[in-house]
Amino acid sequence: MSNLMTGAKMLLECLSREGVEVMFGYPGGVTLPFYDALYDNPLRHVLVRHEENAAFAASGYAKATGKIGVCCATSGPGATNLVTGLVDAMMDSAPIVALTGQVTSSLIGSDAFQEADTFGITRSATKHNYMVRNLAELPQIIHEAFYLAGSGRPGPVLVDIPKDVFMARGQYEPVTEIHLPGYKVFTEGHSGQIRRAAQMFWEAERPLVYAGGGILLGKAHKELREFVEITDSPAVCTLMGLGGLPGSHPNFISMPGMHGSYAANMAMYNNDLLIALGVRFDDRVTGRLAAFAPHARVIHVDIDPAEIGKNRHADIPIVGDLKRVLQKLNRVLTELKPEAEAKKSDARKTWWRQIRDWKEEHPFDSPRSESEIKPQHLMAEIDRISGGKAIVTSDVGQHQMWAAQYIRFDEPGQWINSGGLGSMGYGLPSAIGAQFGRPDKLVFAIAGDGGFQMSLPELATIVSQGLPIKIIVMNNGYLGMVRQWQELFYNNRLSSVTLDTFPQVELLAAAYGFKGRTVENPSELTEALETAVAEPGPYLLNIKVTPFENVYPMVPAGGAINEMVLGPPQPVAVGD
Ligand SMILES: Cc1ncc(C[n+]2csc(CCOP(=O)(O)OP(=O)(O)O)c2C)c(N)n1
Repeated sequence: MSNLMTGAKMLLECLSREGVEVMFGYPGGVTLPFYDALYDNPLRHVLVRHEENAAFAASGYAKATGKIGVCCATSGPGATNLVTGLVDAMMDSAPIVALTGQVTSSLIGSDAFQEADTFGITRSATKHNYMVRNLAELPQIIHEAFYLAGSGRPGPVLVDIPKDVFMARGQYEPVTEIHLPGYKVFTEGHSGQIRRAAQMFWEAERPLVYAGGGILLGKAHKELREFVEITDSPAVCTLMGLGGLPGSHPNFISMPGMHGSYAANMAMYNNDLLIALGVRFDDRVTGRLAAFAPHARVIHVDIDPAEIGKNRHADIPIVGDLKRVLQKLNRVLTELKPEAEAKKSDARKTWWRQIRDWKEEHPFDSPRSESEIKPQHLMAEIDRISGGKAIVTSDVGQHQMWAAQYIRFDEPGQWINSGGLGSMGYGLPSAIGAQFGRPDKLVFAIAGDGGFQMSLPELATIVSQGLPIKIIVMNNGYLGMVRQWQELFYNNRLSSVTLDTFPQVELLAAAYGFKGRTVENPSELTEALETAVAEPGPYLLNIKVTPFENVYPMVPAGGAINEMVLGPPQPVAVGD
């Protein structure tokens, strides 16, 4: 009977077979048997300082590497603390597996100490969730969880494991097959539809590629680039799709949407064919749906059939894996190109000229001041230092939008933010996951002074794990994005948005044993950022920026995408 193993060890065996090298978690009573088994197991467990951050770190790891992130929490409060991270992963289709401990099976339903209905609570927060009822089903469930998290449209999968299952002993039977009758993943895409899409493409005069997070999740960036180069199409990448096409690629316009560029939004409004790739026509992108891209026919490719036609009718719907579909589409486009290309070439040249004019008319300008650091200046400096190569994680708010506008990303997995849920507190823990996944990369974690204070306990994790993350707090003294809306839409009645207390970062960082510095003078900014980057360990920069700067362009909520406010109201000249 020597080859019997505990559930805890069996779980570790499954994780090892799934190739898991690192997980993020926080222990507790019911997970004690699991943590005991971890004690002498090679799997690296990173002790975060709050379970929400375990999920965010797993998501950062997943986004930076394209692998599945793993997090773990105990029952009751541990599991409920994970929930925001699960919803976040759900909204951004981040592949994570969450493991939670549950009270002993015989106590379930008795209001036992630290009992919560994790299965019920996380049902709508996950792509799928499981409650393990006995040890025999544990391996099958764990491997299914990984399969579900990473396949099709990725997402979070939770496995709730009662303490007695961790402790029970049984024979480990390797799982050789995943058989999920109700779960179908359509990968190939319909050949007829793909051919029709290619024909429709060559008939268009003003085509535009609208690429989203699906390009990154589907690892289809090479194919996207080929598409754009075969067809010489202009392309926009959404907040979640940045890096899908290199930020420095000549066909890349920039990000569209509420804070997208003038050129990207005008192109979204005026095109006659939208090639929508791994996008969901999110309201932050489309603005008022009824007025969105009114002249466009739509080719929509997505692996999730539920996305197609959800917000916008697709003239050519293609359900499939973006990589596979684009490979086929590129072949047909190339085949048709010799005959088709010339037909609309004048119109396409005019379209390109128009887009270049829009770009020149209203670029993201990069205001500088002698006396104050402008947020745009900060982001432009980070962009210069990164040169399109660094990983940048961001929190939520104005700094997130400026970072997306000003920092270039040349590859997938470099821009990591909470796009769908918009969870403050995401920036720092996701940087932890990203740096674990990509130890070779320079990682900037950018946060506002609000969001930073939501995730501040993770400074301890950063130090104890020796992560050389460069933490940049864009400190405007306010919950900046909410202040902006109060200014613009609520008569500047600034209600509960002032952050008048902020720790001295020199002391704060020193208290954790690393370096921090406050920078207020624009003339010091470059040197301060370069010093932080040169430091072998972590560095905390508190950059005090102009407090009342607003993010522009802005499509006001409910506005049409071409109705952008381009800047603050100009003072009216008073005549006589
Ligand atoms: C958990 C959470 N609570 C509240 C919000 C609403 N919210 C969106 S942006 C924002 C302000 C963020 O302020 P800060 O972190 O200082 O960043 P800034 O906008 O100033 O760059 C708030 C409160 C949110 N997105 N997430």
